[in-house]
Amino acid sequence: MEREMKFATKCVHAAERPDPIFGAHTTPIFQTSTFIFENSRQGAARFAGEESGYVYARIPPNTPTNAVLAEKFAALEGGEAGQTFASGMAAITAVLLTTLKMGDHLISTDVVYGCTYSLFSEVLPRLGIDVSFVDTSELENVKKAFKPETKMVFLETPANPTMTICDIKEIADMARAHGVLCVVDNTFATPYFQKPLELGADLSLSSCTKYIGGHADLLGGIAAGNRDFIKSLAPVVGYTGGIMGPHEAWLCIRGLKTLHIRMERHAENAMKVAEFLESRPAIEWVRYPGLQSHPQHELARRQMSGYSGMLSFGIRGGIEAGRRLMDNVRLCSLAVSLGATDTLIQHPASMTHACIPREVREKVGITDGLVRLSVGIEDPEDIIADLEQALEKV
Ligand code: LCS
Repeated sequence: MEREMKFATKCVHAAERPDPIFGAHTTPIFQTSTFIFENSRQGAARFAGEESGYVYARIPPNTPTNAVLAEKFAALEGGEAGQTFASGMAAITAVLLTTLKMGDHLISTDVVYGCTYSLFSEVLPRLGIDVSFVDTSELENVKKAFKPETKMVFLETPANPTMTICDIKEIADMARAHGVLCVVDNTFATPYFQKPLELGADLSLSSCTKYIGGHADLLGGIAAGNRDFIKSLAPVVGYTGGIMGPHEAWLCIRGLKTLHIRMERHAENAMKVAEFLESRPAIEWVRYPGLQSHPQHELARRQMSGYSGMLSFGIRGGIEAGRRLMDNVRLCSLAVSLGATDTLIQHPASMTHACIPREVREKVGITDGLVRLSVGIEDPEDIIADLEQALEKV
């Protein structure tokens, strides 16, 4: 049997093949909306799904550039196949519309990205789909949430923005025992630090806008799983059209070539920043999975091979103090999104998670005093110096 490539080698080489026409070393951007059939029989066979191949850029496999990205990402997640999308939200939407119907029930982690929460709490009930938000860090809660109508468990771990961790393996086992799908949003950890499919999940999805693209210059989404599940997404992808453009796919391919190096540096810097913040009297608490003080640190150690670059903290003086901190950073940018090369700071309660009703937010720990940091790959001394000078102004 052929030896399996290590992760770093997959980042660089997986799915890459020289262009057969001109021998271009990198994957070309196939900037086309449609594909020419050799004859009418071939066109009909492709539409009928009797022959694989490209048809039209909205219809999976979209374009050869998208296909290379999907295959590379699947190799990194340990899945058989992948599918690209216009954004992380388009990926989640396509998965829901493919797998759920009126009368079904979804169990979701209670702390999820704000738009995911709104999609689950506002749109799904309108379609007759019932959603239970549960604190999935307590297995007992998940166990109790299953109903005869449950069709999917959706996990976000580490969760945005509280960094709460849940046990993917235990929950995927429970889901399987109930004949229910387990889908994991792996955006925060990336396949470099966490492999949901190896832990038993049916699908691992990510916003490519974050660490996959890695440079804050694109929107995209992606999912990996077994071939049949990925194939089942194709009709909804084609009918709803939330597809990734070939140029974005090419940027993601380029981004993935350095994923392993970037993630190492993000995590190394985040640990240093987390320790710095924890040492400051002005900081009430810090949540970073790599810290001993994280409530699920032991689980994170078992489930992840590193702790990624995201952290949140509470500052004494609440939101007013947080505002002064955010308004006084110079190197860090005050911006939503995450996973960029530079350090981003933002306030979830009034920004990324403002769409969640206050009482729900407070109950799950997205308090007014919580500040979120996406630690970049700058020199950590410069990030810490910037936070230090901003803290002095609080
Ligand atoms: N999943 C997670 C965990 C996210 O953090 C986001 C976006 C998405 C899915 C959706 O991805 P998108 O459609 O934006 O590609 N999170 C954002 C955030 O925390 N700030 O701005 C966007």
